[in-house]
Parts: sequence; structure tokens; C-alpha cells
Amino acid sequence: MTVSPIDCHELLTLALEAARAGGEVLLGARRELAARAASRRTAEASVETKGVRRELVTATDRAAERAVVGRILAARPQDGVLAEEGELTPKGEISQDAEVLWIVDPLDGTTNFVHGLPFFSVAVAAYAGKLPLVGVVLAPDLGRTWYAAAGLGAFHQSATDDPTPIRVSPTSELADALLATGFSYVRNEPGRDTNVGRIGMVIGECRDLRRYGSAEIDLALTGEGSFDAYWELDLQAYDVAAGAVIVREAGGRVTDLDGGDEWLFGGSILASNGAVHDRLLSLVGNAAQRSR
Ligand code: LIP
Repeated sequence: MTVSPIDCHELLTLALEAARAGGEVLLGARRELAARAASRRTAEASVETKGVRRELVTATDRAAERAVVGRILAARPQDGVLAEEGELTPKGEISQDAEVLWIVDPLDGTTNFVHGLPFFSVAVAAYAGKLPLVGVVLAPDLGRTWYAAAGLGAFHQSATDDPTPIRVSPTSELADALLATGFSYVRNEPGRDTNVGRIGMVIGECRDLRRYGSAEIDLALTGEGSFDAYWELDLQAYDVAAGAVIVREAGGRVTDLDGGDEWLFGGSILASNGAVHDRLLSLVGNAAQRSR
């Protein structure tokens, strides 16, 4: 099925509106979290339990999802939705078989959000089957938004800058490359690949490595050329769906860690500027791990 650029333009406009609605919810909750943190530092007795903070984050996750998915379904009730929290659609399931599927992460970078760090985002993507159509990554505390649409290119805008086209970096040698990765929450299962071994294979060959804690922001920064590549294991479709569109439309390459195209639902992803992709795959890819 082909989707004309006009359709993608309409989908992108809706994705941006929905992401902004989710971003407003996150910023409001951030202010509440900051106020609670300040009160904890001053009033000894009111030590907030982790559960309360986690509940606040969960409530935020859900409120942001209601804002994003509600906006989408109000405009396009015929579309399918895959959203993390299951507020208006079945949790973590595709709501209906439809020509367009929206994939939504209302709060990517949860740990950063809880700890008061700005690297968290709202991610909204639309796909036709596995064909990427549009992707929006909005980082409200950074005041930055990255977005892309099939056939229309990739862009960045901020509170001070108008929309500007973005392209992946020209870096051709791994020795000059700034890489990004991350770690699953699940780390202590026997035999679990924690990604640490893969880092050991590349850390001596690259310029440096960053772990910002939001897959969607890592992908957006790869699309704008700040990172030369990013990889990670054990991710959900909503952790990568929007950022992958941005990398591809910015001229980059996205595969799974076997070098194949199962990066959306397969759990692992390698996104790069294209020039360092094969070299990086030979070091952190699954074949390299099996041969170790
Ligand atoms: C996060 C990802 C991040 C990964 C974290 C976590 P969440 O998603 O964006 O890249 O390293 O373990 O999965 O849970 O904040 O939506």
C-alpha cells in the first residue's frame, strides 16, 4: 500500500499536535515532582516512599497517553493504536486492524523523569504495516522536537529555532564516532545479555559512548548527526517507532542486531549514519556475540 506525501503531511500535523498535548502533561507533572523533591529536602518527616513517586509517574504516564491517544482517535477513529499504558486502547496491543497504525510512548525515559533529568520524551509514530510513515520525538524539558515523514525529510525545531532539516553525520571511521546505547531494566536473570559484553567490544574502537536513557531521544540525536550510531537490546516497538522514522528520513540506516529489518517488533535495534553501520554490526551484532 502506498501513502501519498499529502497523507503523510496530514498524519505529521496530527502527530505533532498529539505529541505537544502529551508534552504539556509531562511538564505539569515535572513541576509537581520537583516541588515534592524540594519539600522532601526541607521537611525531614515527609520522606516520600518510592511507591508514591512511582505512582505519580504511572499517573503521569497514563495522563500523557490519554492526551496523545485521545487526540489521535478524535481525528482518526478508524486507525489502529499500539500504546504502552493501555489507557484508551488495550495495554501493549494493537487496538484494531487498520491501514494506519499509531505507535505511542507517552513517557520514554521514565527513570530520567523520576530523577529530575531532562532526557525524557513523548514519542508518536504512524506506520502502514511495517512501513514507517511519520515519527515525532518531543523532549519537553529540553524544549526540542524532532520529526519526520516518509518522502518529506527529517527536521528539528526548538523553543528558539524554526524547523530545520536534519541529516545524519558524515563520520566514516569508528575511531571518530560518538555512539549511544542503553540497558534493559531486567539485568540479573542468569544468562541474560546485559549489553555490557557488546560495549566491551566497541569502547576501545570508538571516540566515546553515551547512555542518555531515552531510546527515542538517542535515535533523534542519531538522525540529527550528534550521535553517529545507537544500538540497544530488549526494547518495545514504542521505544523506537518514532525515532527510527527520523533516522531513516535523515539518510541513516536502521536494522536489527542481525542486520535485518526486524527492528520494530524484534526487540533489538542498530541505527546509524550508514557509513559506520557494518563495522559496528561486526562488533556489537548478534553474530559477533555468538562467536565470542
Ligand atoms: C527506556 C528506554 C531506554 C532504555 C531503558 C528504558 P522507558 O524506556 O527508552 O533506552 O535504556 O531501559 O527501556 O522505560 O523509559 O519508556
